[in-house]
Amino acid sequence: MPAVVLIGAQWGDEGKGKATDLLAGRVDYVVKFNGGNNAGHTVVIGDKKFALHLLPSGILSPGVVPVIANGTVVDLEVLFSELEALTARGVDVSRLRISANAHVITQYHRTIDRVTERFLGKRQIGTTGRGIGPTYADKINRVGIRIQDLFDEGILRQKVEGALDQKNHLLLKVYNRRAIGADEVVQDLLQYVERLRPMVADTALELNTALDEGRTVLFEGGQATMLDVDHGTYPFVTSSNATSGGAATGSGVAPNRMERVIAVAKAYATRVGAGPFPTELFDASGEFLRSRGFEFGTTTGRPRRTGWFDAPIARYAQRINGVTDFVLTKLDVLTGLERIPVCVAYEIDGRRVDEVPVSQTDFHHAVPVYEEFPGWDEDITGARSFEDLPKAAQEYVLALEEMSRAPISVIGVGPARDGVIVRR
Ligand code: 2SA
Ligand code: GDP
Ligand code: MG
Repeated sequence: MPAVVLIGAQWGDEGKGKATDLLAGRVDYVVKFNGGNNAGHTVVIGDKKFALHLLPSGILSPGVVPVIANGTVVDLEVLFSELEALTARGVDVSRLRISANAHVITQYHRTIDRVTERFLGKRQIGTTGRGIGPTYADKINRVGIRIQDLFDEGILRQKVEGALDQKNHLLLKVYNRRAIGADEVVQDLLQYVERLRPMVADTALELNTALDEGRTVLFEGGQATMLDVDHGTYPFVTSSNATSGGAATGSGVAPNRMERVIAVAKAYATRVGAGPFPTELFDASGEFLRSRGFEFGTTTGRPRRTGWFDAPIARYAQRINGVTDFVLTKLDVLTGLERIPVCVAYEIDGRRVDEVPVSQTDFHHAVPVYEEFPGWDEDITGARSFEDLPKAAQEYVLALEEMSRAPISVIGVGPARDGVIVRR
């Protein structure tokens, strides 16, 4: 498998970190192509638990080259503190490569993210407050700071001054905040230059050369399909392309080199932050999923919203990403439920709608049409083959597979590294 893309099929936190870790033994490179330290990937190895935010999960596998590609946004303070924390735990981080074209999150991006959210009041997105949106806005607006700018102090100063002209106006006049000085930003960024230098590369060239030489590359998506800036529940989305197309633009590896697209989906659904979520539960079942699935943000600790599996969303993810395989995670969390509802379609203004509607107004009004499946009581965390699962769990998986329109190749039955059933 030369180039493989792995993305989230729902609203994130599907267990992409664990799925990447599972594949990492078979790949040479793991590439982060979108987002920044808004991500939160938890990987459990033996009795050690790692929570990664900015670094690709592949950094935990010896021999894998982790790459932070051009489509990402990088907070340098977070980068070095994550690297130091991993080094202290015995992880070799020396192979990390960072694209010269990745954008840099600065102090003013973090400030603007937080004050904008406060200003929005009831309309807030519920961002992670890490400066992600404002940094991508500057990229598109052509006033961003890139990693390569740090190596030319004159250019860096010019760019920071240019960016701050607009920002300070906004901070002073609209948000009633103090202006930010170019000097403090430049000095702050320059302190990382010498440590950064050996990691910075033309990562697009390196990845294409590696593929030419027959090596394998795994692209690890941050966030997920329904949080994609184009295909998600806009404006309640993150500011990058979290779908498989983002792997190409976000890395400089062409789409025709990607051979498989693996989508990770939970056996139920969760969401953090604001925005529509048709199958959301506000009752004891929702609390059951939250506590049994330990559904709290890896980055911010926020309790996640919980709900039933939404099949139209799985089909939508299959279509938008060109999914060839699904990894279905957290099946074990459903153990003990008498019946398990699955959303098979929506009712919108009295009409049955089988697919995710293009109109956000419709999606906000969508009422799930449920089909119920019998639950099971047996502990499934020790299951290692499909046949080890109780009949009801097998039938649940087969039903989701049919509704999602791609094979469920791997099933997660526990947080541990070996808590999986590999079907093909
Ligand atoms: P942002 O900060 O601009 O990307 O926020 C915009 C929306 O994207 C959502 N978002 C996420 N949703 C799920 N998981 C994410 N990562 C962390 C995790 C989140 C955490 O793994 O748990 O710790 O809270 C993530 N990152 C961004 C966000 O909730 C907004 O709805
Ligand atoms: P990511 O953002 O997609 O990488 O996912 P997160 O790491 O934010 O959240 C997924 C959580 O589920 C993590 O705490 C994982 O350890 C855990 N997890 C992953 N797969 C399974 C599984 O099959 N069963 C259970 N119980 N937990 C899992
Ligand atoms: Mg996460």
